[in-house]
Amino acid sequence: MPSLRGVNSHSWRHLKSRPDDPEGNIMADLNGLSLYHKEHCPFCHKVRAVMTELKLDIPLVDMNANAEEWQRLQTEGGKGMVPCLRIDQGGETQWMYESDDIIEYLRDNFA
Ligand SMILES: N[C@@H](CCC(=O)N[C@@H](CS)C(=O)NCC(=O)O)C(=O)O
Repeated sequence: MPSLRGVNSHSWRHLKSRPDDPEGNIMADLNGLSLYHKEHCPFCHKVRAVMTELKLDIPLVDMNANAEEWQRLQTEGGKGMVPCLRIDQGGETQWMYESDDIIEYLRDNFA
């Protein structure tokens, strides 16, 4: 186990040890990720199941409950389709569609 000294519980929630680093010295950062989804969409369910399996605390944005973000998904992401993983990194935003691609990304980075 890596030392937790200096890491508060809030910031720790967003870090995952990487598969190539069993000692947990390098941590992958969940910050900047959010999943645009709909509760009853089977493709979204598939992605959420993998998030549960990997214990990933990624915020969910419900497209049936948030008109402003639904509009953003279409204009900035390019498609009104869910699931879509929003990745905010280095001042840029990437919109990843396709449940299989999202699952591959999560497994590659956080399994
Ligand atoms: N191939 C996509 C299919 C996703 C999909 O069809 N999602 C439906 C909701 S269950 C949707 O958003 N449909 C709207 C559309 O395709 O414009 C995936 O695996 O993520």
